[in-house]
Amino acid sequence: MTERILVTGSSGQIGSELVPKLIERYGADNVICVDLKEPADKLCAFEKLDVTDREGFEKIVKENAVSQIYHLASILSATGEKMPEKTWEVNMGSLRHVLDFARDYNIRVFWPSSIAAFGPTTPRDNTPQQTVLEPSTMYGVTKTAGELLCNYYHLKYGVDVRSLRYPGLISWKQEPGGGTTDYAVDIFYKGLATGKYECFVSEDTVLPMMYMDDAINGTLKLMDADSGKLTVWTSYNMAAISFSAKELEEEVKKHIPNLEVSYSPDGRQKIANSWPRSIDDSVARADWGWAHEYDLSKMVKTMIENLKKKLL
Ligand code: NAD
Ligand code: AKB
Repeated sequence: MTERILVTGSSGQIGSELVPKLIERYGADNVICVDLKEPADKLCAFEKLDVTDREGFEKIVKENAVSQIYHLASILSATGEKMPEKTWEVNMGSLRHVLDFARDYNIRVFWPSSIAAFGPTTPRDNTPQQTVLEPSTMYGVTKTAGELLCNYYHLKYGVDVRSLRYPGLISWKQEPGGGTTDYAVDIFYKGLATGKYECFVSEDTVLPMMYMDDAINGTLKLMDADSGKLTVWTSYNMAAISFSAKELEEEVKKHIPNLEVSYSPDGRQKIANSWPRSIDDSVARADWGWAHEYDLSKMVKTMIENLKKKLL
């Protein structure tokens, strides 16, 4: 059967890197993109859609005989705290639509959760797969509730919905869209453009992070996995590297020696403090062979090389 792939939130940080990989696998004619925002590069069919518009969304799913949905459209943590009601409406409302379509039209779904599903009462080091989930942001609430809803649709209706708790993702093609981990990308843009960076979390802030190529490879590997091997239908812990903002500064300075970094924590510090420092992803590694490639130095070198070409 020819797979027909729908990507929501396709113009965002992850979508802009996932879409070319899906096109490589399935062909441009079999990938359909939807977002509120036009894509930077139009590589396949694109339709403007608000994913809270159930009727418009269902029409696209039916007309295109979609067999897989990568549901990336979302409002992220920092923006979410500025508009919590809208964040619930977009993140939960659209997930509910996607899960209903998956049940009614037999569609396989990928939906990303996040380290934001954890909260201040979660063990912060080597956070286990199964642990306390009491997030303190609306974004986190939608991730925890979303995980439970995915699991429910799997148990009740047999929906094949797969999910990963992504850490902060670092990439150069598209700037991140309003998250707390954005400082780990901003430092490269501002550092190369101005030689200075004012970081919005303190230098000792440690969060789990991952280079985008690892995240995309992991996502596709999970979607390819034999469903009989999967033991988690909420969302899999997924980890690569954890470092402090200061350690990132020092690594970036190996490439931009005159870089000046100052630290001026804002409201996003509180969000960062409520998230784990490192993640135990042994279940993902055992169940479907997850493995990362990029450590801190390889990630920084790759970011600098690509951003120099893009910006300078
Ligand atoms: P992003 O903000 O870069 O992209 C999200 C896209 O969704 C944007 O292009 C936006 O226009 C679109 N969108 C927002 N509201 C919409 C609506 N109502 N209708 C249609 N489109 C809408 O985010 P991203 O980093 O690409 O994240 C994608 C997914 O991955 C999200 O679920 C996010 O929670 C998750 N995630 C991302 C990270 C990360 O570090 N990037 C980490 C953990 C989880
Ligand atoms: C954010 O900071 O909101 C995202 C995430 C970790 O979910 N990057």
